[in-house]
Order: sequence, then C-alpha cells, then structure tokens
Amino acid sequence: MHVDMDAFFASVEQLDHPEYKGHPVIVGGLSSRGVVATASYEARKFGVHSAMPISRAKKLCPHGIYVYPNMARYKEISHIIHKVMEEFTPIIEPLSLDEAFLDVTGITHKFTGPKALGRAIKDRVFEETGLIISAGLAPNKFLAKLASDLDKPDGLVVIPYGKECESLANLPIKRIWGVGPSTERRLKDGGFTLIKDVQALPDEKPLVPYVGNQARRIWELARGIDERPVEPDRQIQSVGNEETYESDVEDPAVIDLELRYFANRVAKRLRKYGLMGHTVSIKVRYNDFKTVSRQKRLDSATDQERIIYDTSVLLWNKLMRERSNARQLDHHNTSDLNRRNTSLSNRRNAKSTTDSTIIDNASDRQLADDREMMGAAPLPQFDTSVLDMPHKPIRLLGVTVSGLSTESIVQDDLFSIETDEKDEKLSTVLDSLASKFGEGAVMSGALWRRAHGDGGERRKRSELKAEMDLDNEE
Ligand code: TTP
Ligand code: MG
Repeated sequence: MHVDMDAFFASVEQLDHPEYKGHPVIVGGLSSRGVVATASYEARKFGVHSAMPISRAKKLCPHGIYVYPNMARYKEISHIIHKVMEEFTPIIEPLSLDEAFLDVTGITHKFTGPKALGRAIKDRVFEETGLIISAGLAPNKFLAKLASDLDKPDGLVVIPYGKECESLANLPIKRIWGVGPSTERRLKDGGFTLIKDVQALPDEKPLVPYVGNQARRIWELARGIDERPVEPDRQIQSVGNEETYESDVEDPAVIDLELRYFANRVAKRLRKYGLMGHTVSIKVRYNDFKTVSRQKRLDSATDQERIIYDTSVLLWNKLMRERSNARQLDHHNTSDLNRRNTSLSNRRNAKSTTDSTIIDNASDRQLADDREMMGAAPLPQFDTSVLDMPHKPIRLLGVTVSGLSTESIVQDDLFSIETDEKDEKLSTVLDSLASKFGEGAVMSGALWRRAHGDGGERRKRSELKAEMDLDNEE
C-alpha cells in the first residue's frame, strides 16, 4: 500500500485556519523569488502547482491566500500519521513527510478485502488529524504508488493481482517509475507513447537503442513487475566496536592500541554509510564486571578516526581520574585492594613523571614507529603516556559514535575547517586504497596485526563485536 496526503501543507493550513477552507491556499516562499511548495486543490484549478514561482502563481490566482510554510507543524502532523500507520503494520517506508509505503501483505486477512483496508487507514488518519490521505493498494510498490495518485484527492484505488497489465495499458509512458522528461522523449522517439506500446514487446531488446541499460527495468515495470521490498525506516542510531578480552588488560600501551583500532573501524564504517556522529562514547568493563561508560558531545559531527581516537583518550583519562579521586576519598578498602591501588598509583605516578621509560619499552617503540605510518595528523608525539593507567584490570573495551546524521557539518571555526578538510581528504584516500589493496595496505603495522589477530588471541575472549545499533522503537 502507498499512502499520500492530499495537498499536504495547504490542507494543514486549512485545518488550522478554518476560514481558509474552500479557498485557494498557496504555501510557499513569499519573497519575490519564492516558489510554491504546494497549492490547495482550489488553487490548482487556476493552474498553480508545486515549484512554480510565487510571482507566477500570483498572476494566475491573484485572490489566493498566500502563506509561509510552518514546517514544525507539518512534521507534527506527519508524526501523527506515522503513528496511525503503525497501528496497521511495522513495515513502513516513509518517502517524505506526507507519503509512505506500507507492507500490508500479512494483514489483509483482517479485512474483508484490500479496499476495506484502505478505507480503514483513511478513516483513522481523518479521525486523528482531520485530514485526507489518498491510498493505493496493489501487488507491488510501483503499482501502489501509481494507484494512490490515480484518483486524487481523496483517492482509494486497488489494483488487484492479475490486473497489473490491464490497469497500466492506457497510461502514458511517463507514468512508469523513473521515466523523467528526457527518457520519455527518447521513448517517444522510438514510437512508445502509451504503456501498452511497451507491453506489446516480447522482451526489452527493442528499447535498448533508446534507453540503454534502463530497458529491462522499464519493460518489467510496464508489465507491472516490481520486486522491490518495502524497506522499513529503521534508523541507525550508533556505530561502535567493542571487545571482550581473553585475559584482562592493564597495559596503557595495549589500551591505546585498542582505542586506535576501534576509532579506525568506527570511522571507516561511518564513512561507508555516509554518516557522521557528534557523540563519542567509551565503554569499560572491569574484571569485577562493573561496567562504566563516558561520552562527549563534539562541537560538530565527525567521521574522522583522529577525532574519535582523541576523544576516546580524553574520555578514558577522565574516567580513570574520576575513579582515582573517588578511591582517595574511600578509606575502607580491604588490605588486598590497598596493595593493588598503591602499586597501580605508583605506576601511574612513575609514568607521568618518567615518560621516557615507557617509551623505551619495546611495544611502545613499535607503536611509535607505527605512528609514522598512521599518516593522519598524528598526535604531536606518539606517546602512550597520554593514557592513564587503569586502576583495575579491564575485561572489555569499546568505542561508539552516536548522534548520527547524514548532513554535512557546518563549521564556524576556520582552523577546524582546515584541519578537518585535511583529515577528511586523507581518510577518503585511505578508504579508497583499502578497498583497492586490502586493509593491510593502509593500516599501521600494529593496527594491522591487531586486526588480523596476530598475537590477538592473547586477549580475545569473544569475537570482536562490531555493531550498528538499529533503532527499533517508535
Ligand atoms: P506532494 O505529496 O507531492 O504534494 P501535495 O501533498 O501537496 O499534493 P498531492 O499529494 O495531493 O498531489 O508533496 C507533499 C508536500 O511536500 C507538499 O504539500 C509540499 C511539499 N513540497 C514542496 O515543498 N515542494 C515541492 O516541489 C513538492 C512537490 C512538494
Ligand atoms: Mg501529498
């Protein structure tokens, strides 16, 4: 089923201003260069339509009521409509504020027929909003969308199984999904005007000279064949990596490597899905199973490894310092715990004053070498002493980026624009190299070994948990 509100923005305005009812209402930018977002059906009689310059609309319909869009209100109504749809099925694919596909395959038996189901959703939308939605029910998405538009406004059209070809036959070819003005022109050049002209072909071959690789899809759609599933709007809420270790981890150098690895993986997946996130979190589970997490909201969203790593380090240190302060206030430790704390805090103190001894450690030297290969504007000094010592052995570590959006970032700081652009460019180059030559081509030696488990079994308790958290709620 496909549903689509009638003259959506204009109908909402008529609902909110009853005095507009029955009059031509035009919603759009009101400046001299503004365009029409939509027009009520009363205004459409004057030839006013979406995307037309307001100045032209005013010539066609000088007595119309011209209003500026109130997006917040339209979103509110859209949300109510979505809730109504959810009464029917969870498999909803919204296409815009006012239209959606619903997979109703599993619920038709609850109604006397598809028409009754369409009627039911139309009635519920009207009860909840006072607005009219048109509905189309058909064996697939293409036909359902076509059907919802066939009898607008207040449409309710069913194209039953077996009637696919018949209902399409006499429609112009531009009604085929994806056939825009230029494809339409080319099809007409080939003598195809109505959908039945395409249906008459035994296969798609005669279309190839005119529409190239679109031929198969157009030929299938003309016969009402469309296998695309309804894709529910489950949104990715976060992208994260975490790992539970075979044996507990205490070495800040290892933790640093883990944070780098997680930042690398998370950033790569964000970029793969074209996402950016503005919140970085770390999760830590101690060997006593106590689990804590800390998060930080960034000034702007990121998909950059370097920023994710830096923020993780910041969060790690913050967490360790909070814990050690809390411990200093706590005087009822057992002697065992006291011993451990003393030794750990000695080590921490030693580290913070004598960095060189840490750097001299072989694994740190390796990491320092790897820094050269990491490329992306490394820390001023690759110095694992930036990481505080854990005060208890670590069983699990993880890094997650949430607050995702697909929007590009808006920067207000010239310096950060430069840095980010540089990092971004590098990340893109690294990603394309990785897809060409495999990850080993770009990952630093230590990260590569980390990724491929060389020595990794020393710590792995379970498989790496890389997750894209999906929002299943509302
Ligand atoms: P549509 O569903 O295309 O149009 P509509 O709901 O106004 O009219 P109908 O479905 O009955 O033909 O778009 C939904 C809303 O999206 C519309 O009310 C306003 C907005 N919109 C624009 O802002 N600009 C546009 O170019 C279009 C087409 C729509
Ligand atoms: Mg609409």
